[in-house]
This record gives sequence, C-alpha cells and structure tokens, in this order.
Amino acid sequence: MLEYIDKKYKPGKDELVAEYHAEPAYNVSMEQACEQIAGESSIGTWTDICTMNEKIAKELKPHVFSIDGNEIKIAYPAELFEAGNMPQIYSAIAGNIFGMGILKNLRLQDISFPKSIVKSFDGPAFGIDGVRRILKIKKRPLVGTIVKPKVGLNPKQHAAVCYEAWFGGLDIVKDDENLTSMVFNKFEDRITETLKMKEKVEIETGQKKAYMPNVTAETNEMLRRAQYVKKIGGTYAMVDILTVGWSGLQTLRKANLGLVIHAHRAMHAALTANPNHGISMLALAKTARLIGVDQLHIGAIVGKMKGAVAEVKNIGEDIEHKMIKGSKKQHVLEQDWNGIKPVFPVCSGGLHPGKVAAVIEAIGSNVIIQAGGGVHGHPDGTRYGAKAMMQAVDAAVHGIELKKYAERFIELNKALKKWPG
Ligand code: CAP
Ligand code: MG
Repeated sequence: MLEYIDKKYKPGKDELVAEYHAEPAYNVSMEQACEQIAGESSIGTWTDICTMNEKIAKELKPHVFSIDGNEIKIAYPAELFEAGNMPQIYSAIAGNIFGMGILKNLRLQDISFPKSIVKSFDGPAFGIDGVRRILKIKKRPLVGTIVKPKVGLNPKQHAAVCYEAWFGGLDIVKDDENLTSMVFNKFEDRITETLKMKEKVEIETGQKKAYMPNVTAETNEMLRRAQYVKKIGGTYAMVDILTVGWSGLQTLRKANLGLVIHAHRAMHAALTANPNHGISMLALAKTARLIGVDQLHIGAIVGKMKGAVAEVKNIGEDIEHKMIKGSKKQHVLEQDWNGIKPVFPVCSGGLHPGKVAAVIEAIGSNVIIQAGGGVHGHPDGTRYGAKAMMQAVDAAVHGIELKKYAERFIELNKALKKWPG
C-alpha cells in the first residue's frame, strides 16, 4: 500500500495544495482517513492494486504534509490535473472523497493553485478597474438593485422598474437569480425592453448605467442568450455560477463576448453552510475568480441570509484578517495573483439604507452594494428607495452620521423610519 503521509515533505511551487477539515468515522484513525483521502483523490483506491507501478507512484503521488488536529493539507503534483479543466480538478480534490464511508465529515477549506494551473485559466476580463471604467465611477461603492418580485412581472413592467431605480440614482439593476425566460417574461423581450429604458435614462441623467440580465440556462442556450445580449448592446451577463456549474461558467468566460460577468451564487449554502462538511466559500470564490467572473456575491455581512456574518468571514475563514478593512492583507478577491484581475465583491441580501455604512466599514469602498426589498419596499416606491440608498452611500463615504444626514433628505428619512435597525 502506498503511504501518502509525510510530515517532513515540503510542497513544491508547481504543486496544488488543498486544505481539508476531516473527521474520521467511528473507529477510523486520522492517519487512515488521511491516507484514503489522498489516495482516492489521486491515484489510489481502497486496496493495493497490481496495476500500480513505481513510475506512477514516484511522479504522481500526493503528500499529506500537515495534520493538525482535524485540519490537513495535501500537496498534489500538477500533472494530476488537466490544466484549464475546472470540472476535472473538482472531480479530483472535491469528488469521491466526500462520499467515503471512513469519513464522518469532510470539508474542502482552501485551494492554492500552482502557476501552471493559474495560467491555464482566463481570470476576469474586466475586474474591478474594468467595471469602474465602464460605469465611470472612480472610488465610491457601486450601488444596485434586484428587480422584485423575483419572478412575475412582464417585460414592460420589468423595464419600468429598472427605469425607476436608475432614475433614482442607482448604477446597476439586475435580474433575480430565478428569472430566466418565463412564459410571462421571455428573455429576449425583457432584455430588449430593459436596454431601451437604460438608453433613455442614460440620456436623461447623463450617467452610465448597467443592466445585468440573467443568462442562466443549459450551456448552449446560456451562450445563445449572452450572445443576444451582446448583439443588442448589453454590457453584462449575470449567471448563477453553481447551478450552471464550472463547465458552464468556463464556457461563458471562454466565449470572450466582451460582457462583464456577474456571478450569483444561488445554491452555495448547500456546500458552504455546514462548517464541518462541504466546500468553503473561500474555495468557491478562488475558483470563480480563476475561471473569470468580474463580480461575485460574497454575502451581506449584516443582511438577511442565514449566517451572514460567518459566510462572509468564510471567504476568509482562515483569512478573516484578509477580509476585514484595516488589515494589511487584502481579501482573496483582490490579492495579487500573477496577473489575474481582482473581482468586485457584491454584498446583497436583506440590505437597506440603514445597513450601508456597516457594509462599507467591513469591506471598504471596492464593493457593490445591492438592495432589492430595501429599494422597492420604500414607502414612496422604487425611485425614492433608490434615492435613499444613494443618500446612505453618500453619508457613509463622507463619514456623516446617517441620522444627521437623514434630517436633510426626506427619502432617507422615510427609509430609516421603515427600517430602523
Ligand atoms: C437580494 C437577493 C440575492 C441574495 C442572495 C435575493 O434581495 O436578490 O439573491 O442577496 O444572497 O433575492 O435575496 P434582497 P447572497 O435585497 O431583497 O434581500 O448574495 O448572499 O448569495
Ligand atoms: Mg436574488
């Protein structure tokens, strides 16, 4: 039987390092668990095999080089992976091992990709600077909304809501994650109507606006929809990166359509929510950045989603310090990665004007803040909800106390009355 554990081993620069939290099943030792995880994710199986040879073992054997309680680190030779093929990489380091009977729990916490693999992916086409250039916004956070109800409006109604939000001052309007091409709201009709409104409001306000249409669908259809957006003058494609899968996301990125990719992470919590099992948001975020999303939902910190604080810290579970403003290190979406552009973090879910300052305090100004209910739920409607959001951002970036600022602005005042917390 091959032995994978070697605590003296020093991973080479060209190896992929995966970090796991592993809990062995009853009567299984940590060492046994580590051997099985390393083997099953690479060249081994549950028993000795006569087809194994020295060459394979020498060149492709991974090494478990650190075991610290339940936290383990494994270095894998880059040759175990097909460069440029994220599904294959996940089939190895996040595949069968999750289902092994010798484990009670397993969580992929972090992945460090070697240069040879980093080089084989495109990374974001635009990144933070590219998006800022398109919208002509240099420093402040970008602010957006999600059309609500999530599904139900027809294309004209949808476009009218977008118009109101943009006219009220928001930079971005996006489709919701489950709005694609519905019987009551066909994709092409919605995109055409909404882009017409975008053009109108850009002329009226003199401001650049963004519309993020949801292209999530079966891969070929997704691509066709993204091409349609490009053809009629759109600038963005929004996609649910986990439900379309890494393959779908790679296809969209590799099509190089010149569209900014906005990544919604619907379904992530099935993987990320259990702290002892699954895949961390940190690992997913790194993967999405490598493939090439420009903007990524990371959690709202003070929002509506379960475990919001933990989720965002989870983009840096081991890296809490990288995420929080004031620390020396940048969070994982912005770190210097050999020419792979930084990704815009998106904070969304349960936000409203009263929560804006806390988001900026935690993440800084390089953030996209989105509010759906927190805009369309304003007592005077979408346009005024949009204004209130922009006023809250203004107050935060100028360091003015929100309640004081609200004395001067009726829209903000009304929003704070409705959502005091
Ligand atoms: C926000 C949102 C987003 C969530 C997803 C929603 O709407 O559009 O999908 O932010 O969570 O439908 O909930 P509200 P996350 O502003 O009305 O809450 O970004 O954490 O993946
Ligand atoms: Mg949504």
